[in-house]
Amino acid sequence: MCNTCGCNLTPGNRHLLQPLAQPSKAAAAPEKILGELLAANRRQAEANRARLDAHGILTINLMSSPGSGKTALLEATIRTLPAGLRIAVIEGDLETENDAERIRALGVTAHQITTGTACHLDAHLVALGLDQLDLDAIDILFIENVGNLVCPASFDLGHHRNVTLLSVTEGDDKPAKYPVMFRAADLMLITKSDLLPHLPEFSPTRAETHLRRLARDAEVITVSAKGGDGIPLWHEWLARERRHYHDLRRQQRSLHPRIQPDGARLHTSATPDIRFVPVAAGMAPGRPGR
Ligand SMILES: Nc1nc2c(ncn2[C@@H]2O[C@H](COP(=O)(O)OP(=O)(O)O)[C@@H](O)[C@H]2O)c(=O)[nH]1
Ligand SMILES: [Mg+2]
Repeated sequence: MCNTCGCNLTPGNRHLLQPLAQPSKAAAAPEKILGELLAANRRQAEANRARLDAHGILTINLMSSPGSGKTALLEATIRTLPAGLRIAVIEGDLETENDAERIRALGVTAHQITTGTACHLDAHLVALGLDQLDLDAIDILFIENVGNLVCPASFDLGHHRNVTLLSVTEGDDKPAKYPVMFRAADLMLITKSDLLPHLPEFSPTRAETHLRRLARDAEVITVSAKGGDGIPLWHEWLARERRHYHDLRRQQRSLHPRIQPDGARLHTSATPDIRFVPVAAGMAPGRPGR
């Protein structure tokens, strides 16, 4: 998929293609070039993490499909921020400054990255974002990734934890359908819980069961950015992760998020692993055969 859509190329890593465009390398297979871009991303991510660690900034990558409530969660987080906790936000979207403006309206520093056509952030883009922030004045940095349930999970940004949002309007089977994303989750937030009374077909238990098959030890919290339910539990999770992070920092160690190699394979494979499920007569599509 992504080796044809070109989403590996972002304004942040385009310069890396120049050495590859030399005559000897120009004929390199696309998957080799994309593999080198991913390796360069990993190196930049480690540099970002070292920079964040030098300032003791716990960095959280928020991932989900578009519209599942990432920015609304950040707004609710800011409105209920414990006294003295300093946060900043890097926003990722294809176009517009809208989300950064929503965050700034609440008095928090936000830097907007627009990726143009790319469906995920990468470590080079985030490095440019870090240049714009006062790293001495941040305790937690949130990175709101581009809305997409596949690609963002494959790119280490130099962050420490992945939080994956699943809104109740999306259906409780999304973890099963998009394993690349949900396998990377350190925490799954079931969002928009205020809408649950209108969506009896969504079962938080079923969503968690699907998640458990992929990420056994990921925590699950149900929240509503609108109603405020679950937001205190979210703050408790953040405080716990921050304590854990600082314990590790005292031992000169850091936290690493789960990065999904299957996504990287999708980005580099010339023949993506596409499986067709035969539909037998009288059988519902997608149901396993007997
Ligand atoms: N009812 C309800 N709507 C929400 C909630 N969180 C977000 N929304 C709405 O969902 C839409 C998308 O939210 P947004 O935060 O922009 O999603 P993002 O694209 O993931 O950042 C907006 O219309 C929000 O008002 C929630 O907790 N409850
Ligand atoms: Mg948003």
